[in-house]
Amino acid sequence: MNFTVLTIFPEMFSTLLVGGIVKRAIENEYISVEPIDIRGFTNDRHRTVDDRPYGGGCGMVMKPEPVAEAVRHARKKRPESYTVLLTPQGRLFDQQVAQELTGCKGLILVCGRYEGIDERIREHLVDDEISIGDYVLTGGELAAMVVIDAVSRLIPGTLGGEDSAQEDSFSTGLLEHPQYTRPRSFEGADVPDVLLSGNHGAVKEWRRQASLLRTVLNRPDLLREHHLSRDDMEFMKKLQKDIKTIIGKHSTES
Ligand code: 6GU
Repeated sequence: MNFTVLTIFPEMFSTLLVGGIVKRAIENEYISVEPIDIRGFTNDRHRTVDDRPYGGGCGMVMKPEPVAEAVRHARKKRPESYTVLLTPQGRLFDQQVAQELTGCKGLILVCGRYEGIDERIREHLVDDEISIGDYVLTGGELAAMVVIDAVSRLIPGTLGGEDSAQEDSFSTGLLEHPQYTRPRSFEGADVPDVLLSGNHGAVKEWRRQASLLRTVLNRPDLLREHHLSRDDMEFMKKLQKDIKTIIGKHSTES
């Protein structure tokens, strides 16, 4: 998969080459990342990419012409690519969207800066708009790197033999269970006995219950969308009962 990135800070994307799985995916040609400088599509001496907003207000808006030229250039070079604008006004990026984007032949990622991008770009020149979360970044570059990272690791081969992507949080719909490695005892904290028992059934059950517990505590919203098995339901009911017992004890104590 090719990621063409339209940005006024192409150098930011060299951080992808510092290390890790994305670097390896580039080296092994599972993916390619090509940042293109939007300023290269300006015609004035100052290479202007922004201007004041019509109607007034603070901040600057990205001018449409250089962005439009950059998008057309990228599309000509990669006609099969899907064009995505990174903006806090976009639809929310999640594991499902990442999975969906792996189906694209290539992605052209348009990074907005300043207070925003001229609306006519959004209306006429992009296929999709994505936000990575409910907070405001100074530009779309970090968001583009998040998309590149999350999509790349779903491309078969990039994780190097492991099928770990299938068991990720969110692909199962629950948060991941805790993981431990050696030493068995670390600064007074021990690895749960069940993980050392060699009983695969018991390990599987412990992990499932740990996932459920983490999810209900940290991300109860995920459970509403998730189908729980009979065993899951039994565990949750027992949990509810245990909690009620604890609350009951507290209220009789105080
Ligand atoms: Cl895609 N861009 C910016 N500027 N801020 C964001 C974002 C994108 N996603 C979340 N916050």
